[in-house]
Amino acid sequence: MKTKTPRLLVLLFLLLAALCACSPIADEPPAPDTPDEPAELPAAQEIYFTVHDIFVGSLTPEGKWRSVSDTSLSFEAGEAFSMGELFGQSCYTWYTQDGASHTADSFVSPVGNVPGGFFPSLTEEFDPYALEADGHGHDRFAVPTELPSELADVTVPSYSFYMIIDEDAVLAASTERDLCPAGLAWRGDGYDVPASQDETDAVQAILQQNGISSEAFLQVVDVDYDSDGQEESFVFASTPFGADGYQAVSEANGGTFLLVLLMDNGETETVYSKFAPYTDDVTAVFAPRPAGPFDLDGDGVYEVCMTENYWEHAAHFVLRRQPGGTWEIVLAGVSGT
Ligand SMILES: [Ca+2]
Ligand SMILES: [Ca+2]
Repeated sequence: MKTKTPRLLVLLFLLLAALCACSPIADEPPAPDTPDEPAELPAAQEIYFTVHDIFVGSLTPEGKWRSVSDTSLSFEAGEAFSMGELFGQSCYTWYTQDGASHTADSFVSPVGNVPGGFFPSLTEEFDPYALEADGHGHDRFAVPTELPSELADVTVPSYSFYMIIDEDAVLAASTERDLCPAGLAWRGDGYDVPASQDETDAVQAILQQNGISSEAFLQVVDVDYDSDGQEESFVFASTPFGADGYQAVSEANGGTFLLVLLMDNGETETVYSKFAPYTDDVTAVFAPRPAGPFDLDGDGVYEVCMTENYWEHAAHFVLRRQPGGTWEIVLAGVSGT
């Protein structure tokens, strides 16, 4: 012991000397005083979006829309995304149909052999990263969750990828920027305030041009969609459902329809339209489920987010106004297949 103690002291001294050499705090000049320089802005991030709990794609910092499915709604695969991208976001902001925003600290994604689940063979691999894992793969994950590379590199399936944040969520986005004015006013069927006669007449005029003689189920939302200080209205119109729960389609009324119109001070612009002439094929069913107007890219012009329901699956998509007044689908996902 006696011979070892000095060696230990020497080692300790050398270690302290080395530490001091690495930390020249005492000799460092004070930081330059630069109060006039603007704070450095955080780097622009890619933003990921869900519509009605289904992942639809992203917007890159360069302004490129990356859709998870084919934007022609043929549901062919679109761009490839990885689990690491979606699980690694620092936050998701989600919205209710009145436009109010909320912050999510987790989401549910069914990874196992459950409806909408993906890769049942990976259920056990995901379990250690889940909160409240139920053992069946219908798991809640914190945001962000850092996955190991073998899970982070797994490709998001384009046939359906659920990110369930809240049952009232109509849209979620991985950004803290507010994408929608709160307090949106909805009118029409199912709401306290009816659609206006002008809105009903505009829909009927388009239906007549397309050989359809039918009442319309109308839902309307009022919003200043182009941020010019004047409010406009988006009108969602579709074949009404009868008391039996089926859409009221007959040879007499000519077929099934779905319309989204932008009504701006007497002018009517078609945002989206779909018509199916009557046949005895009862599978031609499509009904809108509006999510609402959201400015996803922050350019001051609101995109339209919606779901189109079919018999047993649905398309979830984002329509964006193009120069010249046409509207195109820029992001699309699918559920229920
Ligand atoms: Ca306006
Ligand atoms: Ca926009």
